[in-house]
Amino acid sequence: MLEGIKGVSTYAANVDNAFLIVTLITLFLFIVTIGSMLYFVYRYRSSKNAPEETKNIKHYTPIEIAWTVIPTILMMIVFYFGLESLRVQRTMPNDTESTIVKVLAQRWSWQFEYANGKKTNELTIPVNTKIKLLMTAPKDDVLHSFFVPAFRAKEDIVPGQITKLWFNVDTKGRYDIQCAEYCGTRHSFMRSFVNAVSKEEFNDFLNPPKKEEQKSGLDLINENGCTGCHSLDGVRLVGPTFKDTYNKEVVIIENGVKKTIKKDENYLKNSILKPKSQVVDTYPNIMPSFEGRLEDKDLEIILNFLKGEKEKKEPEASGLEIIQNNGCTGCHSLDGIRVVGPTFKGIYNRDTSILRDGKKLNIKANEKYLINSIINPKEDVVETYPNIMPPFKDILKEEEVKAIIKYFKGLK
Ligand code: HEC
Ligand code: HEC
Ligand SMILES: [Cu+2]
Repeated sequence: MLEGIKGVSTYAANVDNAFLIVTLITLFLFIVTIGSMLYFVYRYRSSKNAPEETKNIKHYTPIEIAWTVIPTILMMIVFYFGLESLRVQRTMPNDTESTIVKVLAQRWSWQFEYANGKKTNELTIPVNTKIKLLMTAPKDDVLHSFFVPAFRAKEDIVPGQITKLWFNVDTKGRYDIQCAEYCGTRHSFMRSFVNAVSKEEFNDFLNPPKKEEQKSGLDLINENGCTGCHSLDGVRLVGPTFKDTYNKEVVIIENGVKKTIKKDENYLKNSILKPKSQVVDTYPNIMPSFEGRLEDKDLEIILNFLKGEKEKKEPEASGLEIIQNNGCTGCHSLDGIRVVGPTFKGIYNRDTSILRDGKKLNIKANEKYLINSIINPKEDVVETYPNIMPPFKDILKEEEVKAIIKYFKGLK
């Protein structure tokens, strides 16, 4: 809760000093004025002083000078510390010696883009590095303000212009970002975080180390020597071919007894782990057991391969990530709540009323409609909602829109 009380940027101390000095001067003036007022109220109270005893002083030069000169000096002190901390804050470091991050503020979300094009909705930065933010908002958006209390850093963001801010953070941590310029209904939700991490962690974040590639079924079959005895193309080698093997009928010899069975998953698994227990008729009983030689997950991949299943490839980024990184959740909820736009929960194939060319239509939110609602939202506007959704035509790639739709389908 008290996050942000302690300043963590290199210039936080300048700002805190300026603040402290203003506070001390204010306190001093408060004591001088209120103190003397209280003293006079007491000293010249009516019960002890007849009115005529009070002198009517018209002019007293020394005090006139004192209360002109002293406040002037105090103001100069405030000015000096204010200017000094402002100068540090507003002197931008060179591009070459700083890490540049582009910031896009839009109703009601933040997007951060790093030098290599990676985009996120929380800002991740290395510590002890000068960070320079180039900030903007879409032309048809409104004013926002980037504010990180713990850095003592705040700067307005103006649609269609680029404003700059820099800081150098010396302590790792997670710090609040809050939009500090009232920007409409969801202004108070326009928040995010800065994650200040070590330089190594930042590099890993920018270029995530590749996970060890999962071997494909074919690789595993080759590596384990299966193809020395089994063909993939239907030819009979030492053992039966793997081609279309799944769910076919086969005659086996089990405990000396011949039977016909279906090659289901259990049978295939058993044939690999305990090949001697069920031997395919007309074949020699020479297959080695792979029990203990194959990891469970590799065995599963081989079984999937034998079953003819396509290997699942992870999509580049999930629909949910794309939605979060593009600020959709600033206006759309995932849990059924009406925010600025309709909730995404249950959106796929939902009945909805839209206005198209001013005419009301009742439609089903099918794939085509949803894609169009994302890339070209002005065409069909959902009834009772404002027509403020920005078009994502040039922002999202086709695969990204597809990933979003796929995510919608699962969001029942
Ligand atoms: C030394 C040769 C050899 C190697 C190596 C070998 N197999 Fe076999 N395999 C056979 C023979 C021979 C049979 C048929 C006799 C039997 O059922 O044991 C067979 C049967 C099978 C069957 C049942 C086939 C059917 O049509 O019913 C499966 C499944 C199988 N092998 C998978 C594998 C896998 C997977 C590997 C590698 C991890 C492998 N085999 C390695 C020789 C081999
Ligand atoms: C500034 C707020 C805002 C942002 C940001 C925003 N939307 Fe919208 N969206 C709306 C509003 C308001 C509507 C309803 C009016 C309309 O159809 O244009 C809407 C409508 C939609 C619809 C049609 C909904 C329905 O029930 O038929 C879809 C789909 C949609 N948005 C997806 C997205 C996606 C995906 C993103 C992010 C890439 C996004 N929106 C970003 C405000 C926003
Ligand atoms: Cu804002």
